[in-house]
Amino acid sequence: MRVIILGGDGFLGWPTAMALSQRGHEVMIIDNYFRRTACIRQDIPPLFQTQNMHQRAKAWHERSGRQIKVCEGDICDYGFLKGCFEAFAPDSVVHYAEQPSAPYSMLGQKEALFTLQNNLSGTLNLAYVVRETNPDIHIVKLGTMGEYGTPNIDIEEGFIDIEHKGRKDRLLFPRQAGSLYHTTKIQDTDLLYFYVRVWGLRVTDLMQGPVYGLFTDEMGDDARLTTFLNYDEIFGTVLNRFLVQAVAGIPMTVYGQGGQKRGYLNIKDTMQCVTLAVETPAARGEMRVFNQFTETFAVNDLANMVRDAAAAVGIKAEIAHVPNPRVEKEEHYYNPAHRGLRELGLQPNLLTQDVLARILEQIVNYKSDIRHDIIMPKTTWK
Ligand code: USQ
Repeated sequence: MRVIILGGDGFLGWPTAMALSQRGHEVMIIDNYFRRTACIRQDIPPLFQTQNMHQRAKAWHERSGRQIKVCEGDICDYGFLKGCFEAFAPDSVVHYAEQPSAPYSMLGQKEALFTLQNNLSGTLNLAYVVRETNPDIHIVKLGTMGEYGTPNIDIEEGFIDIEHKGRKDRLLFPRQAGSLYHTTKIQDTDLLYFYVRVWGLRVTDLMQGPVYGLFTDEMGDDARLTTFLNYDEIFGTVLNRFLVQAVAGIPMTVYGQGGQKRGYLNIKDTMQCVTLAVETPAARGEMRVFNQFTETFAVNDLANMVRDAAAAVGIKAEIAHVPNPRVEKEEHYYNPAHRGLRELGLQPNLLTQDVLARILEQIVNYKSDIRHDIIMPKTTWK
């Protein structure tokens, strides 16, 4: 297949490009370097440097003999996006090109507006470009489990059958976001579902939980192919943050009581899920929704697991409960379904002491580069 990856320079975008290329797909990556620019502007660098898109594609070619086409630009620029689609003629597009951080979206009005405009304009442009260039193109959209929030009932995969006053219907599962960023993801889902109904687009919405890990099979031990490791409060996700904190000797920052449960997955499983979705497209006029995670944990569970894994490699890690900067439930029911991707063939890489130890070993190499001043949360929801 021919696949365009929007956000192909990102934490997930670049590893996805290699994973699909390795399987013989023709890949083009598009990115406007938002993540790199935001990290410079906010002064929150990743733990180690990564190569830019051109350098990465060159290194990948040297390693694999395969080509990844590179296009630098902003998908909010409709003319640019359309030009890429016309030139490459994809069968499928993976859409990661969004502002992905909940704290970033809560920094202030400017960042909230950017998140709203960037995420919704990009998704709208994508729907239009698919309709105008080839409505058969399968859109694989990265959604988030955070769209559902933490309701006091089981969470279904995308839709729920409801009986109300004697009548039945199948409707989108209720959404209640915990940040402006998560709210834009709800709006994305609504936008795409609208165009599925009206234009008969084919869409897969992947409702992903927080991702941890660094390594994918395609990287091997080639330092030129690594992805970002952010550990700051804005772009760092919780488990990667805890691992860096453990190495730095900083008590792990559990927000509030730490009973917040989420569905987590290894970055390797993101690769599997996206590949499965691309290779088994949704039908025309189908809005297919998968909940993309492999295990649920409370924040306290993660902190305890990191403490134990660190102890096993001779690092004494401590746990702190810091005031929660977010507005979220700290104790709650959480039972989301996640059958669809397993049925397509997902073989989960679960969170083990070995997995944690391997990431810790990598982080130890950069211990002296860890910036202690970017760890504590400063961005509050209120
Ligand atoms: N948390 C801590 N301590 C920390 C950092 C986070 O206790 O130092 C807690 C948060 O309060 C939250 C949980 O850990 O309850 C997860 O936080 P996170 O920062 O790892 O994840 P989140 O902000 O929800 O966002 C991340 C990605 C986002 C994706 C989302 C999936 O940045 O792109 O959509 O995970 S989900 O969480 O299912 O919505």
